[in-house]
Amino acid sequence: MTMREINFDGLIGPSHNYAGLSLGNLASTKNAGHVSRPREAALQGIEKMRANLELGLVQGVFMPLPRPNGGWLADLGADFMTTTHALAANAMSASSMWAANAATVSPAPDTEDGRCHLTVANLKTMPHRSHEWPDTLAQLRLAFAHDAFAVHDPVPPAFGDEGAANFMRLADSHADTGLEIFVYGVSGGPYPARQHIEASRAIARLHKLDPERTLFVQQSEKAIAAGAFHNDVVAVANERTLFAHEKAFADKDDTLSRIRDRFAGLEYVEVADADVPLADAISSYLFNAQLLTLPTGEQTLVVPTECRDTPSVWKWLQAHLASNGPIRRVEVVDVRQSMANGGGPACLRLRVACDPDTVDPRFLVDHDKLDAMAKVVATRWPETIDGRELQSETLVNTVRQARAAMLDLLDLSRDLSD
Ligand code: SUG
Repeated sequence: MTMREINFDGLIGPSHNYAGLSLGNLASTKNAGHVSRPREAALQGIEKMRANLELGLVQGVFMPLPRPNGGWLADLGADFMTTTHALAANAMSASSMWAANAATVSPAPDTEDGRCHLTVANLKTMPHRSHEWPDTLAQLRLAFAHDAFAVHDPVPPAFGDEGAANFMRLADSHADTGLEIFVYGVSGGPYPARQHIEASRAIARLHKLDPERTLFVQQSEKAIAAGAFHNDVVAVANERTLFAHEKAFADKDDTLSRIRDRFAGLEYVEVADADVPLADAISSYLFNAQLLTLPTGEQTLVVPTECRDTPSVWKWLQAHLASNGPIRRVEVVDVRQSMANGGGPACLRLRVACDPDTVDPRFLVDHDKLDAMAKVVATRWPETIDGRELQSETLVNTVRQARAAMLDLLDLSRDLSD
């Protein structure tokens, strides 16, 4: 069996819009009411996947969910065309694009039964995200139907769970047994802490992890209050490397000493607040980068263009490259449409370390498939959506038909309905 890290990106859906639904996500609030560009957004996402392929990596994709979610509205006794704008916006959100929030993944080497475990996230804190999980679960059960995987229902909604965005794994290599680190929040000043420790503990039990190789670490309240609504806005890990902002964790010294006790090979790369203030780290999404091991063994950081446009961040990156530190290359990708809703390169992907032969091939992409997907996007995705005018028959039909055309292309229509 060949273990590889596969990044599954959420294809940016045809209903992508800016409705300002996420309190504590500063970009979402700032861009509320702006006109979105779903076609451009999805093409940016496809180019990001293409760039990963060009780096020699295995790339996967998840489909947009059915929008508007009429079933969810029906459960609320509402109908899309006649309900309030606020409820309609919650039903129309394309937020499943941020696949890092789809699930928490424990690769096979870490689990007692030697299977790769996935728990779909309940995302219960934000109404527009709380109805993603049933359709996300349907895709996970399809993509990971092989015996090599165990796919779990969400943890009960008493405890908020936002999936892999609050989870890190350290290991000598993706194929080795790792240390799984769950990051939870307690409070975030004026903003909600979205990951509850009890959800993280439940997942660790359900995934049959070894308690000796599992850690629960508290996210800094200051970081949440500054706009780091998920830990992956201030820290990212890959193999032996932990790349984090000085202010990412509630108690940095204790966190690092607990990690080192369990994972002696740690390579810790810290960015000091004096070099990159928390505000710059959050607006540029320096840590919401994909930290990837290339086939050559070198580590690359895939950052959004906003990092190049933020002087403190770009200076730090150049200095790190010159110092021959653990990150050897920096690649820049344009995902501005997603960034304007608080979703960077790392938000857009769910990492699964597994044998690619065990994944349903309809969820894996190559250049030809990406070309064909780009054609469907270019002809079917709306060019613009005015977030104030979501309740339009024409828009609803366009969004439904666009998704249906993509499912047809990927031979998924039979299995993923509306
Ligand atoms: O949950 N934005 C998402 C962004 C998720 C980013 N994910 C990670 N950090 N892994 C969120 O806040 C914007 C919705 C709106 O305003 O329309 C939104 O949901």
